[in-house]
Amino acid sequence: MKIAAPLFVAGLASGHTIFSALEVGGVSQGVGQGVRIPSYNGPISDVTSTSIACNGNPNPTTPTSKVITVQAGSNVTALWRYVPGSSGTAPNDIMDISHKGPSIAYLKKVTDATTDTGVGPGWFKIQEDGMRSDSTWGTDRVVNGQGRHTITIPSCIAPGQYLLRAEMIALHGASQYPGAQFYMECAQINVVGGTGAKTPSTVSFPGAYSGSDPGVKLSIYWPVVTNYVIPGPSVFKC
Ligand SMILES: *[C@@H]1O[C@H](CO)[C@@H](O)[C@H](O)[C@H]1NC(C)=O
Ligand SMILES: [Cu+2]
Repeated sequence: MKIAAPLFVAGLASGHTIFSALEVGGVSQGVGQGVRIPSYNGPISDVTSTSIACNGNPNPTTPTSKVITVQAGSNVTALWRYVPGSSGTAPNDIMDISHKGPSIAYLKKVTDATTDTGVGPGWFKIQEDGMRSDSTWGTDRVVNGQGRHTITIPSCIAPGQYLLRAEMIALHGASQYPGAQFYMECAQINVVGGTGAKTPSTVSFPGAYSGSDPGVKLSIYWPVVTNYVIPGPSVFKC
């Protein structure tokens, strides 16, 4: 669904969400500061689109000159908001609770995080949170947790600039493809202190997901999902 409506027309778009700011060491680095925010909070639904990497089409992202310094081995928190800059205290400030699915994060090593589009190879998964045995989803934990999506930056990767792609997938309409809603933005980070002891194997965006993946095309209502398969590669571990 694509509605060219302003963000404040709440009834139309209140389901959606944007990774709006990155928190490092407990401090938000600022809305749109080092995170490329699109002009609209709607999802990407075509997994073959170049926008599946770092968003951008049809809703252009605003460039940011900031590159956020992050210590390898530390945690950062992607802050998700329905409207960038809102307080995020109420679940509806984050994303409609009808939106169920995984939270996921990827990194891609780049030469210049401010200019790299993110499209193409080089991505490796560093976090995923799908459905637990109590039938709660990664998105539930973000929505009920003030929009906080915690991501551990691996200690063993090489230092240097990376794009950090934080993602939430909403599966309420995923019984056909296209139908799953992919929400993602990219942060620009400079990883310091990484040992470089391991080199992750990587995938491409687009490419990592297929419209027929069991975690992309499925009914989450019936039959009851008991073993949700998160799309993309396995999580890179040091
Ligand atoms: C980082 O986050 C993980 C997962 O939430 C948690 O288990 C771990 O204790 C955190 N580490 C630090 C250093 O805060
Ligand atoms: Cu939505």
